[in-house]
Amino acid sequence: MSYENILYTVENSIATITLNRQATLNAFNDAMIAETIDAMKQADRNGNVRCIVLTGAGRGFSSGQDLSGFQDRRGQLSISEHLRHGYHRLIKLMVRIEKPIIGAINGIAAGAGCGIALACDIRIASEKTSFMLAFSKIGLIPDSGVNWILPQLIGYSRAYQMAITAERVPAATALAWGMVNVVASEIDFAATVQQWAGQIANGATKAYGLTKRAMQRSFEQDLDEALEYEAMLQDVAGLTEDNKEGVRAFLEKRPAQFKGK
Ligand code: LHQ
Repeated sequence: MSYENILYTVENSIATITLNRQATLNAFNDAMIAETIDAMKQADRNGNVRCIVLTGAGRGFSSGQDLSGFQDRRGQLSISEHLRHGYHRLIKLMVRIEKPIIGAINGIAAGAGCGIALACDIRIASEKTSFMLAFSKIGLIPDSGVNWILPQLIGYSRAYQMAITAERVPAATALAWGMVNVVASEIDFAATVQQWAGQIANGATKAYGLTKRAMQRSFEQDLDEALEYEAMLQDVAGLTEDNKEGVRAFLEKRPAQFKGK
């Protein structure tokens, strides 16, 4: 698939997907959703990729659903069909990919753009970043997984507050509330993203992927099931080359050289 609405690069084991519809602050049209899904699949399949970065071009991360033209299609397509066909596929894929996904949230993340940001495993924000559940401003409820993930991250009351006020939550508040892992100054943002991505891409990729699976699955498990599941996955991690290398490096008092295998 050739891309017209996103950019896709792979460098130093890091796949970077850049949402690129700057005139709309990277609002999602159907093509941009399809291209992002395709790029995520490429990054997943590529054995050399050990970390995925999702970011936006220009001053926004994403303003959510492209509202221009959407009203005209309401007769042909229900909102739920549109969600199932697009955002749901993207979000489920992001959660399923057993590689760390960093959301490099360079600017506003609104509506479904906020949902996609929250589907990343780690979020790095710039001081200019803000998060906004814009949905209620147009008389809708949050979608794109926001109702599921946001209360887990920041608690019900704050999530509900964000939903009904549609206020812009600035980066510093997002950090205090646990929506982002780190906030960098605008000038340090790109370097901070590269530093995190580089470090993660040199890590024990299989273990990182299995950890993601265990933690995601734990949301639907009781303690007994979670203990069993992590024990089973630990057997898998224990068979990796990186596990052998990690133990060897510890005993030899040197940094481990992980291969992601
Ligand atoms: C846009 C958009 C946009 C088109 C800015 N579309 N052009 C799922 C399924 C089905 C139905 C509906 O929804 C969903 C999920 C959703 O995502 S619902 C929520 C949709 N998003 C919004 O309601 C956010 C709308 N945008 C805004 O409120 C503001 O633009 C924000 C707060 C994001 C940014 O404000 P500013 O920094 O002041 O920028 P701006 O408003 O001047 O926007 C810049 C340009 O981008 C402007 O175009 P123009 O030609 O005037 O320069 C906007 O019209 C355009 N744009 N968001 N979603």
